[in-house]
Amino acid sequence: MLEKTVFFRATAEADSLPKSVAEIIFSGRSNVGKSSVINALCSQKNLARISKTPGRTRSINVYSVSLRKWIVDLPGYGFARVSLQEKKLWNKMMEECIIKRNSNKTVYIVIDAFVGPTELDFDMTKWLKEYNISFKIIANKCDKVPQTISEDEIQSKAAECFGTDKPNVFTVSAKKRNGFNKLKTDILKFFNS
Ligand SMILES: Nc1nc2c(ncn2[C@@H]2O[C@H](COP(=O)(O)OP(=O)(O)OP(=O)(O)O)[C@@H](O)[C@H]2O)c(=O)[nH]1
Ligand SMILES: [Mg+2]
Repeated sequence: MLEKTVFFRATAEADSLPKSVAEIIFSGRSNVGKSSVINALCSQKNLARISKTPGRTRSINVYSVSLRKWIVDLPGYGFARVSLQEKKLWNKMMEECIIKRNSNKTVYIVIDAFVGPTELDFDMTKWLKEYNISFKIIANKCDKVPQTISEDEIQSKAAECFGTDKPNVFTVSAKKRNGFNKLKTDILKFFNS
């Protein structure tokens, strides 16, 4: 199902989007690999644009898995080299995309498994909790983590930090395309429920 995902729309105006029946939204710090995770998840190379330069994704990019079932790629947060005005625009875009649109959604917060969770991620999840929006964690770039640290440890630690259950934390490497079976199962369960 996910392999058939196609580009639907790019916009800065979330309220211009039609209504979905179900959507998963990828959010996270700039450069953690949100777009790469989407590509690996959909077993495609160039579905979402990837870049070595942080701040690549500037608009809300919507991909269609099937009719009105979406994967949404958001611009990353915490990118230092943006102006205050751009940060304000980002906040507005997030609020409109995540809070104001009354959709059936799950937010996947992508973090860098090597760097670990940051204050900005905690701010984001606190905000989601306030608005009762369900979220899960994807620890990407696991290929960068020393072999001495197990995926189980990464999951336990992240679950504790974010105040969620361990099954809500997924460990993947978009680069090596590892760990996607569990994540795919979780996403398909959501889309088919
Ligand atoms: N080592 C490693 N590098 C990765 C992995 N996933 C992504 N990258 C690299 O990380 C960089 C950023 O990837 P993107 O997918 O563009 O990240 P993003 O979070 O979408 O970035 P923004 O759109 O700027 O917020 C690229 O150089 C990727 O090749 C991974 O699993 N392991
Ligand atoms: Mg991106």
